[in-house]
Amino acid sequence: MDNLKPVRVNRNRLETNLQALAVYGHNGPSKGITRPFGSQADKEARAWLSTLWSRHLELQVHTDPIANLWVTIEGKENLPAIVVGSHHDTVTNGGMYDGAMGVLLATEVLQTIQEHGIQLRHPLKAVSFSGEEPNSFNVSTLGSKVATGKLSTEDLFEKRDNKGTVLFRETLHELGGDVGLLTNAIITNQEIGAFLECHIEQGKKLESKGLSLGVVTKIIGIYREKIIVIGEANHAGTTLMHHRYDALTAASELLLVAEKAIVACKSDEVVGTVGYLQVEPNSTNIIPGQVEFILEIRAVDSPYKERIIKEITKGFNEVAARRKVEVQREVILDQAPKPMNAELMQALEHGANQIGEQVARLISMAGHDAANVSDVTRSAMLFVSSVNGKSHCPDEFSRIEDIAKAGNALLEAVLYLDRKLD
Ligand code: HGY
Ligand code: MN
Ligand code: MN
Repeated sequence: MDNLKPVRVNRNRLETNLQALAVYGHNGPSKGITRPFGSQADKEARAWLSTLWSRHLELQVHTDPIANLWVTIEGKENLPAIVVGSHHDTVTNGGMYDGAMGVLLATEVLQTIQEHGIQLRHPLKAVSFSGEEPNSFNVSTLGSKVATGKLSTEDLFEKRDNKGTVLFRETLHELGGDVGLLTNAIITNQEIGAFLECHIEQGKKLESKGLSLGVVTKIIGIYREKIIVIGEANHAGTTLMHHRYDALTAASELLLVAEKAIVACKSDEVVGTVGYLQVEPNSTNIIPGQVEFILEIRAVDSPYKERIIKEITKGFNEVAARRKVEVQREVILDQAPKPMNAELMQALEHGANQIGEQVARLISMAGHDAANVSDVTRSAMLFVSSVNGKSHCPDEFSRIEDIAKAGNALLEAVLYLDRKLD
């Protein structure tokens, strides 16, 4: 190694890899990428990544029982591994950076370390987690939940998709996983000493400060409820307005009740969304008989969440009684806000400073695998500025200059942690 010249990632290779991975699930010109867990595009992306890791890095790819993909460069000493990575699935018609960028930055760091002949003390692993985004099985951050013992074989064995037709275990099997062996996917802090996830910010804070990079202090808590409103399907012409039990107009009121309760918190660290809604039978001339939707509430501090739930419970009961519909509620996710590890945050800051970058410290309003991993071992995140703060849409964009800076800051942080951690 040439001591005078710092080791740097290969920006052109990084850009080529980002474009290559973006092909899988691409919906056509000016459109986004749809690559949910278990889809054909997911399978193709996995095959592409496995080839990249096995052919170009000449590392053996390990698919764990929840189909997380791992590669390892062995260390000189018998120490817990340093892990870098993110996820390769996408939302419906999403962008090419969310998740993919973190996996490819991890790849780039491993490859750079390898080609410079750097021998680390710790094993260095790259990971691409399975199903980070919401999917037809209604489980997000799937791979990291299983890896941190939050979901077991028992929880997932009989699980079906939201149409009730596809068995989770069969989809998992097609990806190389095995629902019967999920305990073998569990990670411990003896095996993994640090997890660093690079991700696009998906907001505008860094851009407004004129910074390329940020270090995450805390990952927002996410709460999701599946709500089913049961009314009565009937003829849209012959049923008088006061004889109707319209599940959709009732659901519309519920959405507004929720929005009002969220807005009443008057906090930029509390948001809520209904982004999924299914109307039955969804036909022009039939009064909707049933509506299913998912309400999501995100809050940095849990008391806000409790307050919103109290308010919506009151409001939902009032709407249900007045409109004579049934409202069934099921909590499908209740994830607390997660602070990131101070030592790793400092390492990322050090990494950025080594390449002459100042960083902001900021809260993540998006959920990430690092939140789950933080329950088991030290975790931290490095954010890259998102142009116009756009994400989960085709316009999602981060500049390759900023992405390359993240790669070099991550590389420096890994080298620093390799010296520092035991
Ligand atoms: O939904 C989220 O916050 C993340 O992008 N998965
Ligand atoms: Mn996302
Ligand atoms: Mn993501």
